[in-house]
Amino acid sequence: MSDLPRTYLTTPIYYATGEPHIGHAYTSFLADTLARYHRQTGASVLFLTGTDEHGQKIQEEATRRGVEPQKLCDEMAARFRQAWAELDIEYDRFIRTTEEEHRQVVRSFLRRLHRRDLIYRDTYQGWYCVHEERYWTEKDLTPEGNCPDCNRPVREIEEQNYFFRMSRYQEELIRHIESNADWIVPEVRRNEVLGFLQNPLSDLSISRPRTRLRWGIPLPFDEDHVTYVWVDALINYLTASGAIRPDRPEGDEGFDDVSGSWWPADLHLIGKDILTTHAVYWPTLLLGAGLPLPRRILAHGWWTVGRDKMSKSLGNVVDPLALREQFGTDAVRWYLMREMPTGGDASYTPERFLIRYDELANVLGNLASRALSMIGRYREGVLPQAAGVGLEDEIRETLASFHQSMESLRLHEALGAAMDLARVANGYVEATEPWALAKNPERADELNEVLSTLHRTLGVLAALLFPVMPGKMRELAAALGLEGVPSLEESVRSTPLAPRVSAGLRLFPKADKVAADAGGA
Ligand code: ME8
Repeated sequence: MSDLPRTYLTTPIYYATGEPHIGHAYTSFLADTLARYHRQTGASVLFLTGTDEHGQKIQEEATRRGVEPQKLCDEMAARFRQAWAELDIEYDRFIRTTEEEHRQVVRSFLRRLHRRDLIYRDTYQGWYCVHEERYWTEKDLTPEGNCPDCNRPVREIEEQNYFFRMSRYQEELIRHIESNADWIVPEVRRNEVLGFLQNPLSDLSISRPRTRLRWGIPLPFDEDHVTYVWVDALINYLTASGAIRPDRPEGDEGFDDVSGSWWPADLHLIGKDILTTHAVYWPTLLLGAGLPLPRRILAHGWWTVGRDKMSKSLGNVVDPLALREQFGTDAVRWYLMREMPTGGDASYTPERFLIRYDELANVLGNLASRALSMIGRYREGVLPQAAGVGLEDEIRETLASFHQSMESLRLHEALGAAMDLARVANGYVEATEPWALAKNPERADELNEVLSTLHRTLGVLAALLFPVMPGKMRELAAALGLEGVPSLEESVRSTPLAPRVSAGLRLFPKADKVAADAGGA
């Protein structure tokens, strides 16, 4: 692999049982925004997403609908792809766990653990929640005897399973977390995992007898059992990295040298519901296989409605596509990225959506339309030559804090910093009063400098906000007369010679106008 900077980002692979909703969209927007940001800085990026297609949950949903599991998965994978296309989520690879390549990687991985004597057979006795696809012990259950995560009834199970010696890696995992302060972001989630690891770690059941569950990947060393869906699902990150080559002879499948592949992942983006699987099961499985650990895990919070988690089963899911019809995809992306502090929860309310939308209309949209119409009115649409350095310090400071916030995964802050620059630029218009300068021919140079500064600032804003609002920032760059959205570096460095701008750009119509149009439609 080349020496160019590179970034491998992943989202969870979503269960192919339900429709994509705003929660899934949120994680995917985060990944897409980061992927676009890294591409913009010149890195080569692998942005992976996909669908989780095995396990009891899928089998039961398929039975309920009276279709074959594969047909259900084909349909749902297509639905997720379509949603991501409509929401401008530009992934590089969409993985499905029913793909042959993945099935073979899972089998290679388990063969490796088996060869290393890390798998044994025993009786499992405990409780299982199909919705979460999780085992629980008696003491984990709620006082009513339900799943502690989703409060649904659990099933008692006693059967022969294969187990992975997860307990063996407890100390090594604790040491890893303790010596890598930002391996799990945010800190509250890191502490949660360290707290969980204060209790003895049990071994992990990694299989189901086929007599009970048909829909899964057979174990390579016992075809009467299928792989536990979480083990199967986590390995997707490795499959897509290209590190493991199951077609090679045993011992040469790539476990001992991942240097030619994308592994290890730079960032696993997940919701806090699946922290234990990603920060305990996954790293211990990797340690068992002798593979490097992912570099970072970001566990974000919930989108809630009032106090309740937004979820399909609660029936309170807001359809992002519906908001999109009225306000456009980019406004939805902006709201979700700007509103939720990375790691915390955020409550969806129409009022908060409108507050964030007004920011787009009244601050950014207003700045763009004023600047472009003044260049139109006072300079016949051609940007005059001038240094355009009126907001030099502000631009430099914004860029520094933008980069810092993006690198520390505080996207809401990065976007806030960009919007603050637009606010400052609006203040600059008020302070310099270009309409007064325009009345006085002797002050033509001053006016040129103001118009050029505004043009330049808008170029920087287009670059900064492109990762979150790609469609609108393309429109803005075109209206500025630029050839495409500039990279961050280009936007700061230079203004093209005398670009012809288009006045009359309405990036974000006022919310009352949007509502009136929707009402009249
Ligand atoms: O757990 N707020 O899939 P899943 C924010 N297949 N994010 C939310 C959310 C909400 N209200 N609801 C869902 C699975 N999410 C497994 C993953 S990975 C190897 C296997 C997002 O379809 C969030 O990212 O239940 C959460 O972790 C994920 O959807 C769960 O998706």
